[in-house]
Amino acid sequence: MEIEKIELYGVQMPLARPFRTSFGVTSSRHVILVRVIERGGEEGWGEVVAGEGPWYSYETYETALYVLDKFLIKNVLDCEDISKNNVWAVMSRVKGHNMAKAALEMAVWDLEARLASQPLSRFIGGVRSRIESGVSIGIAGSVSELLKIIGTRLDEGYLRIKLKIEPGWDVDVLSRVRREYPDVPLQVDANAAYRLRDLKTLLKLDEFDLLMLEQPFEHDDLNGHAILSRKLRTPICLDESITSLNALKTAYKLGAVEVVNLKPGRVGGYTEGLAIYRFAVDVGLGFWIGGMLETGIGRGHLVALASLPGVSYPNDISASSRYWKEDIVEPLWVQRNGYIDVPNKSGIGVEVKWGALKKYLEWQREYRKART
Ligand code: SMG
Ligand code: MG
Repeated sequence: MEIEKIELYGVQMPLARPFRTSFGVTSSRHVILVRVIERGGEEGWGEVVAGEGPWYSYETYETALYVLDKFLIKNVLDCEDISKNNVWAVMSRVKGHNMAKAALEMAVWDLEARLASQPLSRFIGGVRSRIESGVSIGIAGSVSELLKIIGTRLDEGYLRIKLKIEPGWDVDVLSRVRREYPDVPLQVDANAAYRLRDLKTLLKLDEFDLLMLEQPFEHDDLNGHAILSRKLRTPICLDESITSLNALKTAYKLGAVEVVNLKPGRVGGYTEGLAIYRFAVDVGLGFWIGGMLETGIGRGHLVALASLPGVSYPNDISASSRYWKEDIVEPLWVQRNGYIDVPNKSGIGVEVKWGALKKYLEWQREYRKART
């Protein structure tokens, strides 16, 4: 197919409540939405998940805008016959910048699923009619505040709780959480806040019957993760480290990973994401879908991926209301009894609610195919 036009929408959306991780507080998200339109008028949507600063990874929404504007959009518009099968290769001259690439790549996959009148979930081999919904809870002001938030999230129905940890907010906090909630499915995420010298503290995490410990060390410290994994019973989950299929293969070979948190934005979209999925399932690694505080657009892509049969843990995919006062899609994403329904409509299965989007819109740009 030929893409006729690509539109970018820059929105700034305040989160329903600030989200604190080991690398900082997020109160408001700058999101770039990508809309691709083909000659016949059908559209597809993607979302840049990069943060406000280079803290989760080196990308930010502004570096993504630069790379989209200067390179990626032109690559895609210039291609006479773009499809889900070649869009990744068409962008491959650009090194890295996976979050910029993913927004465009995933919009093309959405468009192709819509042209095939298929839900994206089925288009990529998903089989579930509903996905398991977990919730990620940031570092709180106090332990009693955290215990209250956990209680609320459990009352809402979430199937498992993920807590953010950092040095000083770990062992003591977890022992109080476990005293209050002994049986709740629980896991923790350090966002690379520890070093191998913290080994003694990390080994204490085995006391808390955690589903997994996510990304304790720096993204490139596969050796450190391998050493820890040999000593810790709690499975090691990698997030930031898994930027490609090659990175996963290396981590697996070293014994640095037991569970994969797949975020399509981090790996450049579906092409690489599905390759990572197939490898993880083939070698028997645990697998689930992570989140980057997406709007309802990005969440649609996450739901599609979470419907794959090999997903073996609850996902960081929560209801619209967990993130936003007003999400920008309809219908909203709703969690019921711990599950979110996989849409039957074609593509990501939700539409942009233009009235809501306009409230948060800061700028927009459009790019058209050059005609000779
Ligand atoms: O989308 O529910 C969500 C957030 C899940 O904790 C979450 N994401 O490292 O896994 C992670 C973090 C990264 C985002 S922090 C702004
Ligand atoms: Mg993480």
